[in-house]
Formats: sequence, C-alpha cells, structure tokens
Amino acid sequence: LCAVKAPASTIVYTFDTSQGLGRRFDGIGGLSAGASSKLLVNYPEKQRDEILDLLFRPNYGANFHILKVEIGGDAQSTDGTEASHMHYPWDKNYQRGYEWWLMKEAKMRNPDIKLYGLPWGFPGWVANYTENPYADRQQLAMYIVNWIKGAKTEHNLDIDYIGIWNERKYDIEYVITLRKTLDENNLSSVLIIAADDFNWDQISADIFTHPEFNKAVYGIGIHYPGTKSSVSAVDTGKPLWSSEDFSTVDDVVGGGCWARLLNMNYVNGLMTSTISWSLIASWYNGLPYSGAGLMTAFEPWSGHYQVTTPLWVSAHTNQFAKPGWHYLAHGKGVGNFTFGGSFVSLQSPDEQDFTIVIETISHNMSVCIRPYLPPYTVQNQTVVIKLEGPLKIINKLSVWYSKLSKEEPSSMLIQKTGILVTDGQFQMDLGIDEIWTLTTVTTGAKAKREPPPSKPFPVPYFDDFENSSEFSEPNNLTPQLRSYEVLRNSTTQNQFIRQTSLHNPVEWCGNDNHPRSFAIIGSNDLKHIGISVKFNLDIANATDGVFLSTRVNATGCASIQSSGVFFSIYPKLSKFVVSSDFEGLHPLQEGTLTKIPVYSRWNELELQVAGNYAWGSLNNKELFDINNIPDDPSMGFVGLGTTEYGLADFDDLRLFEPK
Ligand code: 147
Repeated sequence: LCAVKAPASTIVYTFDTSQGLGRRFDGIGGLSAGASSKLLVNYPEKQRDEILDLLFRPNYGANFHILKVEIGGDAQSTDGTEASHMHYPWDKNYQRGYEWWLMKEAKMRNPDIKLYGLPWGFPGWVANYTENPYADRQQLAMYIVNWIKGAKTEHNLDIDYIGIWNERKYDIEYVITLRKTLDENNLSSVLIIAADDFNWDQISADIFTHPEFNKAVYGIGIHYPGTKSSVSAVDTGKPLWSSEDFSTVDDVVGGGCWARLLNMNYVNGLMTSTISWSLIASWYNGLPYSGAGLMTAFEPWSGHYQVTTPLWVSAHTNQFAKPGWHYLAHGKGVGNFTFGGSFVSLQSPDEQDFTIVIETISHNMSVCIRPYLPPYTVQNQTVVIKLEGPLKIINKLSVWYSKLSKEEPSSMLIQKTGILVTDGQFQMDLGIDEIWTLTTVTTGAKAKREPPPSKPFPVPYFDDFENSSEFSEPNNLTPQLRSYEVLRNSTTQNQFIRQTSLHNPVEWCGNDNHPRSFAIIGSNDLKHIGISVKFNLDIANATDGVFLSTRVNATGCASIQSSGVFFSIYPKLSKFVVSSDFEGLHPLQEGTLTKIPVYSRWNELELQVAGNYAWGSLNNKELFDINNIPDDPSMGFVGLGTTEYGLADFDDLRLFEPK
C-alpha cells in the first residue's frame, strides 16, 4: 500500500487594487563592474550580438531594466581594474574601457533601460594622494560629474542614477556637494542612490538628522540585504533598493537564489529594485567568483557562452513588468503562501496590464553566496487566487513556467496554456521549485540560441594591438593592478599598450597598495608555457623596470600574494631577479644586465617555463637557465607588469609552447 500524502488544504488568496497599491517598481538590473565584462567586448560579433540580445533586447531574454556600471578608477575592483576617465588631473578621456560600449549596446536594444554609475576606486590624485576620496569633496564631485557629462557629450548617454563609493564609507558633506554640483551642471535629472553599503539604519538615521542630506538622497541602496530592510529605512519614505545582490554561481541553485530574491526583496523588504553582481560572468574562469553572473561568457576565442538558469529567471519578472509599474499592496496581491513560496503582483500605470510572479523555491535550491539563509519549508499546495475590485474584469492570463531541478534538466520559461479566469477566480496546483508568471502581457518570448562549443585558450597566441581601437583595453590581457590601454604612435601609426597610471589609486580592496602594476592573460591552467613581449621605456615618467610571469595563482584583490615564476629586470640598476613570488621576496636567481642597452629602443623580454626549468632572455641574450622552480604552483596565468610606479609601453605580446 502506498501512503498518499494528504494535500495541504486549499487556501484562498485575494488580489485587489481598489484599496490602493504598493510601492513603485524601479526595475531589475545587472552590474558590469569589477572588470566583469572584460572578455565580452572581445567576442566575435555574431555571438556578441546574441549575448547582448539575451541580456537587453525586450521580450527576448533577460530584458534588464537597469544597467549599473563601474566608473573605472584604475584600481582593482574584484576581477581586474577598470580604467579611469581621468588618470591624471589634466587628463579627460571618455573612450577607455568597455562600459561606454556596453551602455550604448544596451540603450540601442532598449532605449528605456536606466543607467547607474558607481565608483569602486579612484586615481590617487582625486584624493590628493591620500586614502580618503573625500579629502577634496568638490574635486571628487567634479570627477564624477565629468564622467556623467562625458557620457552625454561623447556617447549621447543619459545617466539616471549615480552612487557614492562602493561598499566603503560615505560622507554626508560629499553627498550634499555632489547633489549641488550635479544641479549646477544641469544634471538635476541624475538621482543619487546612497550609499551602496550594508547598513540600512545608519543611512536612515543620517537622513533623519540632516535635512540637506535627506534632500540629496533619492533612494537608499544596500548590498546583500538578505531580503530585509529596516523599519527606519521604510520610515524615510525613500525608494529602497538592493543595489547589489546575488554574486552566486549561475547554476540551478543560483537561479533559485535569484528567483527568491526577485520576489522576496519586495515581499520582506519593500525593495523596489534588485541589481545583480554580475550582469554576465565575462572574466576568466579561475579569477575570483568564477561564474557569478546571470549568464556566462568567458571564451571570446571560441565564441562559446552559456545561457544559464538565472537568465531565464530574470525573464519571468523583467519581460512582464517595467519600471514605473506599481506593486500591489501587501495582503492584496503580495505575500507568502501558507505552505511556502511567495507571490508579487504588479500593475502598469495605465492599469491595462497586470502580472503575478510566483516562486516556490525550496531552501536548498535557493541558497545565495550571502547572507546565511535560515531554514524554511515549501510543500506542494493548491491555491485559489481571487481577483477582486478592478482586477475582476480580467478573464485570461498568459502563463510562463519554470521548474528548477538538479536531477533532470530544468525547464525554463515555458509558455503554458493560458488560464481562463471565471468570475475573477482560478485555482492552481503549485509544486516545489517552480516559478510562474501569470500575466495579461502578451509579448513574452523565449530566445533560442546555439552557442559554438567551448575551446581552451589558444596557444600560440599573438597580439600586436593593431586591431584594437585607440584607448581601449588590450584584448584578453586583464589588468589586475593599475591600468593598461592601447595607444597609437602618431608618427609611425604603430599601436602598442601603455601602463598609464603613475601612483597608487584610492584602493577598493584595501590591501593591494603596491608599486608594481600587473596584467594577466591566458588561462589558470597553463603549465609549460613561454611568454615574450616588446617593451619601451623611452618615455617621460617611465618605470624603472618591467617583468614577465608564469603560473600566476592569485588574482583580484589577492594579486600581490601570487606565487609563480616572476622575471623582473631593472635597467637603471642593471639587474634582473627571478623570484617565486610577485613581490620578489623569494629570489631564485639574481644577475646583472651588463652591456645590454635598453633605452631609446624597443626591447624584447622572454620567459619560458617547463617543469622545474625556467629560462629567460633580454634582447635575445640569455640571462638565466635554472632548474629549481618550485613544484607548487604547477600552473596558472601568465602576466606582465612594471616593477615600479611609472609608465611603460609594451607591444607584440606572444604566448608559445616552450622550446
Ligand atoms: C561585492 C563587490 O561590490 C563586487 O564588486 C564583487 O566583488 C562582489 C562579489 O561577491 O561582492 O563585494 C563584497 C565582498 C564581500 C562581501 C560583500 C560584498 N561580504 O563578505 O559580505
């Protein structure tokens, strides 16, 4: 005999707009920050367009409402550095990096998408070479306003929202100064979200105590709130946002995490926007937080990408509700089901469209990277939904369905037969780990894409940077400390890359203050590998030396702790050092560069590593040939850099099998 589990009793849920609505919905978004889009820009055009369509094109894929981007600060911001628009006080350049490009691609596909900028770090000068960016508040405000103005004048992009300093302290006086400076520059439409940190009560208290600060702050944005806000935050009356959330690997559980957040951030916390770090995991696999995006694309050389669960989860909300819609009131279309799971409902401003999003994701299928998720249960249940008041006229709802599963392939964003609503009422059987969108919107669609197969990073590899646009970041080469960009010699027309920053930035990591600059390339499993590059130090403010490395095993905020093989040359000291660590604290061999001229010319530096052997040369003169390379780490990225503050030019970067 099989015991049939008694179904949980049917509960009736009433949805009604006649007593008023809930908060304004501000939209769901993704973050391109921390060099998270580094590899995307380098994809073949066909796949690049497919990916951008999947992210931004309305009624196609994720259909994001908000694109939040880093305002580059020449500082490590998770998986690399992003370039500043003002490396120096005298410098202004709005062609660097990939965020301008990404914002334009997003706007091209969806002119209604909202843009939000936020700095992680800053070039040192912004803070007068202190660690405090608020040392000169007006200078910082102008630096930010310049970025917003550059977006408009150089790219015709209107920035909608601007932040303070990612996950670091805000300064009340600065926020007021920023508001004033925006207004003085005809940018009153740019709204301040503060302060992208972790504490609802601190900023709420400051809003209540400082009237000018209160006026300056449009909305409160908090990171990883665990679906909760606070009484004081709600009492400010300001829009409350989860302005960074998720950070979870984009597998099924990541999808479950994202589905739960998109509903519960409003149900539990009255948050009207949720923004994922990251939009797309488009940095090398093996860098920090690999795969923590709403989809993945880290193989520009093959064109391979992965359309993952969280992308389709996004579509359940994003295709069927828009910023400017309103949530229904709690208890009248927003809430928790008695036997687990949650529902939100949204209505368009003209009251013509109506959408319900239901999720019944179980605890183990919805764990995010942070914060801790207390246990809860979800059961199979039958629910009756009663549409009352003005909603009673609805007689049909389109249905989109997803079922998350670890055992079987999940079915994502499947259109089901529509529900016929009779007398404002219908019944549904809800299973576990499901997402349902019930909507009057009829434009929903699911894109179908066949990405090409995955391939390893290609070796041999060569880049002379002639095919990059000037001021862009070098393809694939990912700066970890300070900034590298493509430049053109106006006489010879030769393109090369330059390490551009002269000082430590105001850091975001808080531990990577180091005179070396550093950029990596390849893949984290390169074992036996050669790297060579041309370099030129015949420039003003040049560094004292440069280096090559292999088996780089620490990146992101941990870059300076990397082990591996590091071959540094110091032409002014006429010296070279081979060390087993980034900082050169563990030398394996040292020697002199006697009689090898380095200045007033391009030079060639080469390093090869195989097993415990390493050999290196400068301008084809062998400098060392050693056999005591440690076994550990046995593999890693390859890299190049400068040994000191200062500029250096590089060209003709080559990776090859060791000879
Ligand atoms: C955030 C950053 O803002 C992102 O750039 C990215 O690094 C992301 C990765 O999860 O996280 O930084 C955080 C780092 C640590 C915590 C929260 C946010 N934490 O431990 O609570």
